[in-house]
Amino acid sequence: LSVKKPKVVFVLGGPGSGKGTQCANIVEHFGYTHLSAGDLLRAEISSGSENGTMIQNMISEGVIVPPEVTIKLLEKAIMESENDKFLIDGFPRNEENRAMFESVTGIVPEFVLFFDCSEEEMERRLLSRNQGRVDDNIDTIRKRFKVFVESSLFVINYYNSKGRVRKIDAAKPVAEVFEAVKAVFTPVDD
Ligand code: UP5
Ligand code: MG
Repeated sequence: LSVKKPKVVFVLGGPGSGKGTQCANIVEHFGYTHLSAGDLLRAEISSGSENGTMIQNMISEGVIVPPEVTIKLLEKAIMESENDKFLIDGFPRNEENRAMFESVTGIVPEFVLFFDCSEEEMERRLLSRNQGRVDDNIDTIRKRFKVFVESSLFVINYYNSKGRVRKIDAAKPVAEVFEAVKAVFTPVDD
């Protein structure tokens, strides 16, 4: 990654806040490549990698996988892509993730898109998603909320103190959320 200097936007927000949904819209309109850390980890489980069982157990408990595992997957995806601009969705999830990604890759995000949504609404969405995710059950959802509040919000506050957070009201319908997202991307994406 030392030669390739990609442009990165971190897309953060609680479980079910709509990160994946809005990233798909951003890809279509603004030509980014979408890298969901959760999707990369789930692909690692399906591929039968040696870390698969560990990742599976951690996702089922809603806890954060060791950063070297996630960072390796993100680096590989960036290197293998022809694109030079990426949405990194659902990462970094804690201060250790953030610091290690920055030191290993040398990449600092252009900005952080933060999808702000109430737990009530996120819980409703996750319970009706029905895509067979092992972590979409009420027990794990509660654990995911707890990890988000106790660890992931720190990262958002960190970037906010640097003036890099673009906060979006994510409780609205998908199309309205995307209108707000567009307004964030349009000026920086000349
Ligand atoms: N939906 C979306 N937007 C809506 C809207 N505006 N109005 C009404 N409905 C809306 O959306 C969720 C559901 O809501 C969908 O059915 C959608 O149609 C609907 P989605 O876009 O999927 O939300 P998203 O924020 O992407 O939710 P997701 O469940 O993916 O978020 P998480 O952050 O919980 O999941 P992630 O895949 O990132 O991580 C899963 C686990 O992997 C973590 O808990 C952790 O164990 C592990 N992980 C790590 O350890 N490290 C990492 O770096 C990343 C993940
Ligand atoms: Mg997602």
